Amino acid sequence: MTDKPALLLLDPVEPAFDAALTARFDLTRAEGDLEAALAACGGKVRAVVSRGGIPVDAALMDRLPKLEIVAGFGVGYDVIDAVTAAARGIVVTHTPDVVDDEVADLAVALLLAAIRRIPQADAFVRAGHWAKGPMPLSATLRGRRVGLVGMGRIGQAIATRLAGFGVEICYHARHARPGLSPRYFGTLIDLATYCDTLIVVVPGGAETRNLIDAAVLEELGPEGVLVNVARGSVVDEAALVDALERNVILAAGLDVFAAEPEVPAALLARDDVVLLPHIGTSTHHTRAAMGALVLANLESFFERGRTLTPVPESRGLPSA
Ligand code: 8YV
Repeated sequence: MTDKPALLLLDPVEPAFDAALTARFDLTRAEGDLEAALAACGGKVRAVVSRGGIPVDAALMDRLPKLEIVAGFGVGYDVIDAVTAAARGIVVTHTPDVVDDEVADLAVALLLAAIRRIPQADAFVRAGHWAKGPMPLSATLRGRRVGLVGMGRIGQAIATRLAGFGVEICYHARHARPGLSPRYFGTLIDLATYCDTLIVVVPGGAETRNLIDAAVLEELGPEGVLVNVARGSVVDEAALVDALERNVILAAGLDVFAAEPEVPAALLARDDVVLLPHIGTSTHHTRAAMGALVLANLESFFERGRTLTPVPESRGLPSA
């Protein structure tokens, strides 16, 4: 017997974080066999740690009658049904703040990589083409109007970085944020009409599904560049492929996809896209910080009955 709280770890995590959880909890890893894990521990689990691979929905919660807390390893929690959780008195936490700079860095890197064709240039050198002549010229960041789709913490961190690049920065969000200097657009289509570059940083989920559609891409125009570091579900991938194919826009830089780790074959075949394997937070530094915050939330919950970074849907619960 153990008096450590029973915890179900839904997805594999970095070894140091796994070890930290193992030391403090009666841990069961789903490890690709959720059914077996539920059979082993479903009746006693008080905490779930999720990093997005398995939906934490009503059906899963039904099978965890003692569940008290779902700790998300990530700032986005679109796979966790936080509304249902709150209705059942289950608190949900996530890892805001600690990911902002890392994801913002990657967004800017992806923007430059897509416009200046940096991966293509690297391939050009490695293939020995340079000796036969210079690489064809690329598009530029100069003179661009960059629209941020979403202006939360990560959006603001991107805007801060872009300020040094001399581009015009604009944004669309549900509400204008007082005190911010970038120009606000009340609708996405107006932002896309004014801008030639979009960076997507809105949360995933039903509200933002296929927000970037054919009409938005059409407005972006032939010099248009789309960068997505948010969730693949926000972009209509078929419409994006079609827009690239017909030169409706120029290029795209994508860190996220609708059905990860699957990437549409039509994108893999293209030379005008930069494709990354969802690495926005994938550094030793930030993953350690995320793990520490997940752990701090769990410890604070079990020791003091309070969480540190609950999601907005959980506000109102005594532990939030
Ligand atoms: C993933 C992320 O959660 O923070 C987010 O929302 O998308 C990432 O940090 C991370 O890859 C863990 O799987």
